[in-house]
Amino acid sequence: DLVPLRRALLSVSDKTGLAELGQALATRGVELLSTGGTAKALREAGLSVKDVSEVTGFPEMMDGRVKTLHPVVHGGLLALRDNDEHVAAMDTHGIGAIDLVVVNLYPFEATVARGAGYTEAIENIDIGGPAMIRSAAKNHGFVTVVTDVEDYEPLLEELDRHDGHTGYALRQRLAQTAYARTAAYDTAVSSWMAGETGPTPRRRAFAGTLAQELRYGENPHQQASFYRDGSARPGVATAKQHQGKELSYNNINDTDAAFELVSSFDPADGPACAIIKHANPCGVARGATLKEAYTRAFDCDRTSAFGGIIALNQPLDADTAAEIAGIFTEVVIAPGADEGAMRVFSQKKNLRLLTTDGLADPHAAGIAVRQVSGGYLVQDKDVGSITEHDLKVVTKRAPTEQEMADMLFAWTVAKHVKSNAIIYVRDGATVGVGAGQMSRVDSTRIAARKAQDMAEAMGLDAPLTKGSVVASDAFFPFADGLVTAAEAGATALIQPGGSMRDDEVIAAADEAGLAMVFTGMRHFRH
Ligand code: 93A
Repeated sequence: DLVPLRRALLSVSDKTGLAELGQALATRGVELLSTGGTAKALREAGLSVKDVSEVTGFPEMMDGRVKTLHPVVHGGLLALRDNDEHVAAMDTHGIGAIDLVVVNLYPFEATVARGAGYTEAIENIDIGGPAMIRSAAKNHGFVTVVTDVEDYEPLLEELDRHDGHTGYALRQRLAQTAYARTAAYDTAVSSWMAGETGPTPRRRAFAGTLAQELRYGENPHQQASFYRDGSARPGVATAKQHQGKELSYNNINDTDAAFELVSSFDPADGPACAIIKHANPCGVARGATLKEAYTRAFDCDRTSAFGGIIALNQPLDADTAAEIAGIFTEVVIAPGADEGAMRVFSQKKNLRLLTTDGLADPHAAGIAVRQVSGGYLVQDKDVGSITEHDLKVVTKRAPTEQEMADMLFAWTVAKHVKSNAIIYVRDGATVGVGAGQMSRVDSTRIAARKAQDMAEAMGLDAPLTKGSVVASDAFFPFADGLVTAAEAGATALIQPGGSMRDDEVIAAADEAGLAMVFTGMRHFRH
């Protein structure tokens, strides 16, 4: 997959590092082609360059709008070097292969950022540059495309390593970078234009495909749309809807949360169910059957589960469907549904049933984007996970096997709960969830109080938190949260550790006879 680099086309607005690159290429025997300003800069650096206009036989025209948009350029970029017909076409039409394109685009973003007027902004929309970038990137099997000054050095190193050739891995990486650049460029143009054309700001920043105009957003006075990003992964964006009304904005958001959560429970370990309200789980459980997983999840907080979103890690069966149909539910999502289940749900016209092609991969890398005024925060998706081996027992008492299993379950759930997150779990089912509080001790109290309420509603002698374990998504800053959990009947606790007062918290755990483990990893979710 090594390809010789003999002929390069350089056309850059930002001329940083250009002379050095041109020099380095010339030294390695590469022939240089260039557009007006770039050619001039290279000549001033004492290099010999051929003008693209000489190659195309056309002058640069229309204020430079047409410089490189010519078959002699694009044929030289797109021709498959190992295809006889392509090679014959090159011969017939006098097209020489171009092995390297170095392009950076008209500075559209900088132009609008400094408040330039409409006409100037329009003139700074580069057409020929992106066309060459896209041609070269498509043909990365043979052609190298460089769109970032930062990549000049790695390219030269590659040429030295391979005696004037480039390898496939580099060409492929550069092609990916190139398409990211043209995508971002067009997004910038479209965002700017949306600002000029008026009332569709929500369409500004999205390079995705419009999947659905939603009836409204989080609230009825907000307009909203749903975009797909083109990924084929199982999830709410690719699910098939079998029945029920159109999904709403909040439905989609909650269904996503439910499905992501339930997908972290491997079906090989048995059925699991998650019930979501307002993007937080109000019940998550395993069960011997899917129906049992559902009822156990439901029992965590029957009040909140009303009007909830249910996600299952196995195909929906008729038994489970009949149980779910007992109360009002907005959406059910599962990796399939059998005919019996479909029949049961067909009586429930409003219930939305979605099926997916498998579960989401909880370890699949991805990004999470959030908007702040004037920008975006972009981070890796939280795919951090731990196993029993990563845990450090910090108390005198070590957890029992059952406590350990429940703590790992609780920790998995905690990652999907808004901070401050506190999860009580007993026998593979949540029995109390405290979410989204500004103080950790409040989350601990709220979860315990809700468990108490459930016990009263179900006529139990003691709340289900008695004999439970607790997970905390971040460390306890003080011992008070742990003391509250112990008072609610928790016997073991899993948390990241790392507080200044860990010693106090550990001492309180020892005093209460709790087993405690540190994960060394936290799962904030805001
Ligand atoms: O106006 S264009 O869209 N038309 C073209 O055919 C074309 N070819 C290259 N802009 C075009 N370019 C751009 O010119 C490149 O992307 C680069 O940003 C710039 C380099 O021009 P010069 O070499 O004259 O400084």
